[in-house]
Amino acid sequence: MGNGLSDAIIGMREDEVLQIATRMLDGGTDPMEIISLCRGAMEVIGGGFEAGEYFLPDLIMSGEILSRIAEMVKPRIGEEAATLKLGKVLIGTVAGDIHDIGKNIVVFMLDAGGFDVHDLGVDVSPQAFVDRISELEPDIVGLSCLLTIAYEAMRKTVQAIVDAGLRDKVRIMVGGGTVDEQVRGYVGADGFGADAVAAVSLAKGWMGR
Ligand code: B12
Repeated sequence: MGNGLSDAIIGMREDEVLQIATRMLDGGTDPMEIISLCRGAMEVIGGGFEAGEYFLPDLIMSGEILSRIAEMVKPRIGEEAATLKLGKVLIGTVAGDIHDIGKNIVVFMLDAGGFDVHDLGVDVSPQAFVDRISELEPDIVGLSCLLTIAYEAMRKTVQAIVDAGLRDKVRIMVGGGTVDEQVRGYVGADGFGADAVAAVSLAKGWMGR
């Protein structure tokens, strides 16, 4: 059934995608397996976009399909979640970038993993991060970014946190698309997570769990 789900996502057959995902969840498939299949399918679509086989409306369509699956999967992960709050996380997609599918997965995985998560949404300015950090006093700040050109916004966000005198009060994690260890170093963050599971382990590690 897994391949059926990937094929339906790649084929942009939304109704079929939702039917297969529902059947998989009802049949006891691990929600994480569904997320992993989505990620694989999005990689195929991304590759097709680069090769000129898919176009922008296809990206928008696939984004919507993935958000629908995320909505469907979230309560199932939540069911297994502990109610204990391990720490506060403030997260957002940096300025100039509106990709949020991956960030949303990270949000619900952290939430399900026992964190109190506050999501600033997309295209978040460095100042908006700083303002919210002052109000909320989170333990961890997560920056998501899928566009290479937005690495600079990530770096400026970290710098704004430094300038506001808040850098030693938070741990900063980065992720999304092609972000890697080298980008983490460039922007001055404390940790990089390749996926939502890595984000949760990083956060738990920082909170001494
Ligand atoms: C869907 C999509 C869109 C949708 C976004 C819908 C939405 N609501 O997010 C739309 C159509 C809007 C879009 C627009 C654009 N896109 Co686009 N898009 C994609 C696509 C196909 C999939 C991204 C995705 O959702 N992946 C699935 C998720 C689950 O993966 P993920 O985001 O990496 O997240 C995981 C991890 O990275 C990690 N993670 C994510 N965030 C965080 C944060 C933290 C703190 C941590 C620890 C971990 C973490 O955990 C997640 C879950 O495991 C990618 C191609 C690809 N293969 O990635 C292109 C891609 C990212 N887009 C691209 C481009 C160029 C654009 C546009 C500029 C196109 C244009 N010409 O206008 C615009 C940019 C608009 C803007 N200002 O942001 C390029 C970027 C190239 C680059 N290197 O800069 C890509 C790579 C396509 C390509 N191959 O060219 N896009």
